[in-house]
Parts: sequence; C-alpha cells; structure tokens
Amino acid sequence: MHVIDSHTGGEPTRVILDGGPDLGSGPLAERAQRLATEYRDFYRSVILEPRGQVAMVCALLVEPVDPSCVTGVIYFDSEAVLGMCGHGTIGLAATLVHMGRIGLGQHRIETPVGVVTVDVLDANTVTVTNVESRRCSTSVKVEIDGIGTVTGDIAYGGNCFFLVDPSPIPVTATNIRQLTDVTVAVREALLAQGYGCDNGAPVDHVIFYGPPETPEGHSRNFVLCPDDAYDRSPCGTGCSARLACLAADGRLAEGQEIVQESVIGSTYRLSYRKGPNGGVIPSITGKAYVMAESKLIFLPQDPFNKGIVL
Ligand code: PYC
Repeated sequence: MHVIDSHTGGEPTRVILDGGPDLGSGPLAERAQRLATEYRDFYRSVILEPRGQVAMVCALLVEPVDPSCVTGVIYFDSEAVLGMCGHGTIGLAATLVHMGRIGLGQHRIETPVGVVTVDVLDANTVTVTNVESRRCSTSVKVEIDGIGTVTGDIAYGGNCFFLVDPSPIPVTATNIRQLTDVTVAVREALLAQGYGCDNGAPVDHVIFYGPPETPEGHSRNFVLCPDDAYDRSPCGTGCSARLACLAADGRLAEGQEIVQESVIGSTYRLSYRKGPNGGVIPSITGKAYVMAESKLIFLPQDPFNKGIVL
C-alpha cells in the first residue's frame, strides 16, 4: 500500500493511493458506509499505532462519480469514517501537487457529503470551499461533573459539532489533558441525550473557544475529534460550523475574513458567502507540507498487524 503523509497546521493526513478495499462504484456516501461497517479492521490497521499515529486522519482515494472531480476521497480517523475533513483536503491538495497530479488553480474533489473545491495558491497554500454549513440548535445545555452547566450550539460543517464559546477552561496548550477530559464528557452527555445535527448525525466533535493569543486572531480553539485526539489544526469542518454560527448570530459579515487559531497556535483564514439554503458556504485557507512517502507492509506473522487495539 502506497501512502503519502503530510501535515496541515500540525495535524497529520495520510493519503492512501492504492491497496484499499474495493468499495464499488456507487455514491461516495454509500461507499463510506461500506468502509465503516465492513472494513473496520482495514482502516484501523492503517491509522493505529504502530503504523499510524495519534490524531492522524487518512484520505482513501476512490474513483469519483462526478467526472469533473480530480478524485473522490473518503476520510477516516481510527474511530470513525468522516463526512468531510478540512485539514485533510488541504493536505490532499498539497499531496496531489507534490505528485504532479494537479497544479495551481481550482480543482473539484468529491467527498461523501458533496463536492468541495480547492484553490491551490502555491505548493503549500490551499483554500477549501466547503459544502453548505448551518447551525442546527442554539443554547443546548449539559451538566458536567466538576464543571457545571456547559452551554453550546450544534452546527453542521460536513461533520456534526458542538461549539462552546466561551470555554469553561482556558484554551491553552498547557490545559490539553483537561480540555480533552471535559470535551469527552460533554460529547458523552450529548450523545446520551440523543443530540445531533438536523440530518440525524450524532455530535461527533466538540469545540471550546477562548481568546486569541495573537493580535490578528479572532479566537483560539480546542477541537475534540471522534477518536478522542485533539485537532492540532483549527479543524476545517469545525471552522465551517463556526462560520455558520457567527453568521447566524450576526457576528461576522459575508466576505469578512477572520483568523482562527488552534490550541497549538496554527492558523486558518476563514470567510463565507451566503448559501442557497440559508446556511453559509465556508472558505478555509491553510498550509500543508508533505513529510513522507512510504509503502506500508502487513506481515501475517506480525502480532500487531491490525494495529494496537486496546
Ligand atoms: O479539519 O475538518 C477537519 C478535521 C476533522 C477531523 C480532524 N480534522
């Protein structure tokens, strides 16, 4: 299996170029569902340690249904197959540039939640225009032991997010362990009460917001992903959900640009235009760097051939 690894604002992406399972030729949402239900061992073996690493997202390249797209892609982390992935799409575009498969300019990429576009500005800088994003619920409250009431909005940005602003804990790198524990507790409380997006997807990511640490920043975020790792980047789909909430609250005008900081200080530039269905069409600009090109080997006699599963 031939893979290329990159990172976007510190968040790793592994693009799988060949050697994946045959998922058929139907709509990408159907193929993603097949990957999730029938090939869990496969996808975990590529991403879990010792072959993969914590926080990694894989991008499995598949034939697109729409021939105007340069590729189809299905993203997954070690816990879940994702609808979309913003940092992964920036990493995928930088990888396709590295391979000579695309050049500067605009390209279409098909994902399970729809077609997104990438504008390749240079070998590392990419703007992703995501699917229409929207706020689904406001001021949802959950009780968390030791913290009290946590209030947030639920919004869709290609995945389903719970966004808490302001965070009950300072959003700093020194608090990553506590932020992880509390956001996991928040997600479990939301799931126990059946909260999700209006398309039926359960909340699978939680974001806490704090003040920026740079003069150009709008806010700093901490993003919990489905595998309980935190996103090192500001999270492209999370930023899409955030833009939908800021627009709905009248806190950000169409076309106005802001800078979103991640908990480790990497940044995306964000803006939106109004969508046809009352939501927003987000633009996310970030940088990705290719780090490795490898052939993965799966020896049958290797006791951790399927990854470390605890
Ligand atoms: O950038 O959308 C994103 C993302 C989702 C999970 C990890 N990163």
